[in-house]
Amino acid sequence: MAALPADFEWGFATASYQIEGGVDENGRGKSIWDTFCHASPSRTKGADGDVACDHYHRYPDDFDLLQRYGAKAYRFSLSWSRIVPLGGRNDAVSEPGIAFYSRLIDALLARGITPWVTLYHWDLPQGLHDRYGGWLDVDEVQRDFERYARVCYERFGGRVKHWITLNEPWIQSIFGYATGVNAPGRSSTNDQAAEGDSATEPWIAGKALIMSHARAVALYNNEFRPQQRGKIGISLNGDFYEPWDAADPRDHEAVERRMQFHIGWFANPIFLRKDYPPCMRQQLGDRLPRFSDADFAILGDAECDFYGMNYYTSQFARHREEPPTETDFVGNVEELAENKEGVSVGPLSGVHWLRSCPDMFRKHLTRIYRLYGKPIYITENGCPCPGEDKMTREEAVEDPFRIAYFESHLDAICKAIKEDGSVISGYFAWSLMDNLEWSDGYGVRFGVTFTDYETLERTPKKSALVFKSLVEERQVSA
Ligand code: PSG
Repeated sequence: MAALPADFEWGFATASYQIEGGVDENGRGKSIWDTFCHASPSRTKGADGDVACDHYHRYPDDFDLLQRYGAKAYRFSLSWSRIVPLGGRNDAVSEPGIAFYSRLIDALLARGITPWVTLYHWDLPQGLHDRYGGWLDVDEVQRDFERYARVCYERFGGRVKHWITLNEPWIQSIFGYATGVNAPGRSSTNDQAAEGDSATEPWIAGKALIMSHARAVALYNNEFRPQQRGKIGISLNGDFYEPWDAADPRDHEAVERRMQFHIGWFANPIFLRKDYPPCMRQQLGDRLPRFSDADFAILGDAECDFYGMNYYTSQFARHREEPPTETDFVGNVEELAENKEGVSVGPLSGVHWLRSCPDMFRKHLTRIYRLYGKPIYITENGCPCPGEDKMTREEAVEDPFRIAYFESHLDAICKAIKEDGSVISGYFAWSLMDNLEWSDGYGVRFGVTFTDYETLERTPKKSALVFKSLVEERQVSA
């Protein structure tokens, strides 16, 4: 079904710490991910981002690949601590850091590729964590993020017309401050984590992220949009859920609760300028911070242009009888990949949490479009192939599972557009190349390009070479 608009934006995505390496180049400050990897290597399977894919030095070759794949756009993130090494609003801006990203942007534009820039993909300057606890100081960090955003708009906004403030604030808050599996690794429920209070900290970090986003968007709208005329949004992650027992109304409520705890947490204040979803307030009470009138005034100035959706998988949700504990962050719901008839949500990929569920993706797109009313850009979607972690390069480049995943998910987008009337304007496959998969290390390969971590040589997988035709086959003629 041809339904993608003629001007459908598409390409591939990455994030700074996952690919750049060059951690000590040109005065870059440390980020919480440098500290996390080096302080407890067992928590990242011994991996760190010191070299990663060495994109810091190899970006021209990587952009040649992008051009060869026919990409119209490329989504990448800036490392805050390359631009402001200590992070704060009174700290110095690093000119070599600015110059690096400036060259990178020019290299994309020279190849006819549109840059989509994420300001924050989890690599908070360590300086801010040390100074006041980073995302745990709502008032301080939002002001520091606003100044960092200002520097980026001033220095890059003449050339960059597509901004994403934050990547997946849910993962930053929950993995960083509840389960502690991501930097800064704070948790009271994880034995390997040094400290933290999982009952309160994720909710505080969440508010800090919401207000940082809002300040950055309000700043863009009030001071930069009139001249720069770009677009700005945020990338939210979240699985889609179906009721475990379709006949049980409590499972339908569990579905809604689960998605509100994941997406509504951020989307209610950001897209609806409302308080957190009522089910969160009910369960969390005063552990969930309040928005003041001054906060709502900033949120009111922070209208976005689009909803950035990071989508990978779907699940079943079942109501759980036992009351939620203080450290429950999923809304008193049991999550399952199979329902009681043994029906699974879809075939398993190369990582335990990701199954291919394109029909549920379509429902997800349409639910999000109806709830929040903004054009959707899929800012991440992709998978590792089953067994890919153990494959040779020659085996990995065949990637039939990945090609089928992309095809079926593009078809789901077409149905959501044509049959449901949803507005979906672009798609970024995760990821341009195999890279540091955070706490999973380098074993889990999401790339359309194979990375040999011994030689750092890149080899296109088949999915990279056919992706352009997958999109074009589904495009309506101009
Ligand atoms: C999303 C969901 C899970 C783990 C990680 C992500 N999960 O359900 O366990 S993060 C997201 C991220 C990017 C990652 C990519 C693949 O923005 O940096 O590499 O997905 O996990």
